[in-house]
Amino acid sequence: MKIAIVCYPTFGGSGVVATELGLALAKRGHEIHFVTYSQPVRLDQLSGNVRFHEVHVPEYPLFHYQPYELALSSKLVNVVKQFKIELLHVHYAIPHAYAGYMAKKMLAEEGINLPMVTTLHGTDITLVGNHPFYKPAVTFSINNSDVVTSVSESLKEDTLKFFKIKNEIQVVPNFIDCSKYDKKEFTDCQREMMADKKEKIITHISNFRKVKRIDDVIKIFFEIQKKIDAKLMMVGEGPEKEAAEDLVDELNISNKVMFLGQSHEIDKILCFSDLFLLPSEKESFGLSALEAMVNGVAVVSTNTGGLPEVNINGVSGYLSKVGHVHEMAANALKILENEETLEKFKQGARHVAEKFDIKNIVPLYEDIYEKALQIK
Ligand code: GMT
Repeated sequence: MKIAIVCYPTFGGSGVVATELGLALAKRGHEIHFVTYSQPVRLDQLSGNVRFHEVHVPEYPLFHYQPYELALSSKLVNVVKQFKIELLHVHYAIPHAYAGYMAKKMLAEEGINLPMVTTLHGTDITLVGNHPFYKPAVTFSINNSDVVTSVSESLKEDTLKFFKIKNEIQVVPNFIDCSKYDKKEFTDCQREMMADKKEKIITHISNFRKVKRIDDVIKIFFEIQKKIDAKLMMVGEGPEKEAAEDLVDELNISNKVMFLGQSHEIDKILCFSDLFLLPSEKESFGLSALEAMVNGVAVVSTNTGGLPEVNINGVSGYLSKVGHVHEMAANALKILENEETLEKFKQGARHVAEKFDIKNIVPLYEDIYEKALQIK
């Protein structure tokens, strides 16, 4: 199949999922065209059947806001015609499904049928999409997609609760390529750069937005380090980072917390981690937790949104209500204080992650595409 994929090219989970999906589909013989405003961060394998088309929005002083949706829909029309694209898969309703619908309509004028699959990722529904300003546009985009998928059962329920949806929503969970993590290529001396042998390594990875409750990560770690030797790796950049650094100073634990920024060595960091903390306010899926789990890292998280579908309580880690910092710290200690228990959770995490292996999920998208192609 010749498929155009539209996504956000940044470090966010939706962009990562879209890119990994495109690369996996290309490996299975499909021709994939990414259409977005810059090359997706994880897209490092451009080849004959993986292409990237940049959406350029010319600066024009008359416009207070430059019209990205217009540029995207026009670019889609051109790419579809030039490369004879058969299907469009947009990740994130705003503004991608909206722009995709316009492209579809413009192509229909020329007698070209372009089925559109829209995947909902969470923030488009629970945070941005539900904003009263965006609600009509999101509802319209979902109802006018040929197929709609969501990354968890919980997100499907939220979408049906918040919007008047006429379309069926199919749940296709996010995925991970387990085979990539089968052999550990990292040496112990690389671990020593992060922590002493006796110290446990605890990690948090996110875009440091309010919804991630970064201060809870620090507070949970503060309690943990009172009881056991440990280091905290804070990976990522975002608006809450400065406040987190201030809190670390205030609590006098700066010698135990490393802010590593937007690291390209996430696999290495996770490979040496013992525990992953994700105390988010909202999380439609929690891809970062899954990335930790595939590396055999236990997860202590909240029970919000799709997290209970990914982090299985008592098996891959523990779940708590949002803001229950003391309980999350106690759960972390329950896992970390005993080597046998820690090993059991590490194995449990890897085992649960295997359920989300790419080889189980990509064929689900292929089935959806086949069916979408029948829609006229
Ligand atoms: O919240 C983020 O870190 C970014 C956001 C995005 O739009 O990329 O992530 C959303 O999509 C991810 C991939 O499907 C999910 O794993 C995240 O849980 C979801 N974030 C929220 O729901 C807050």
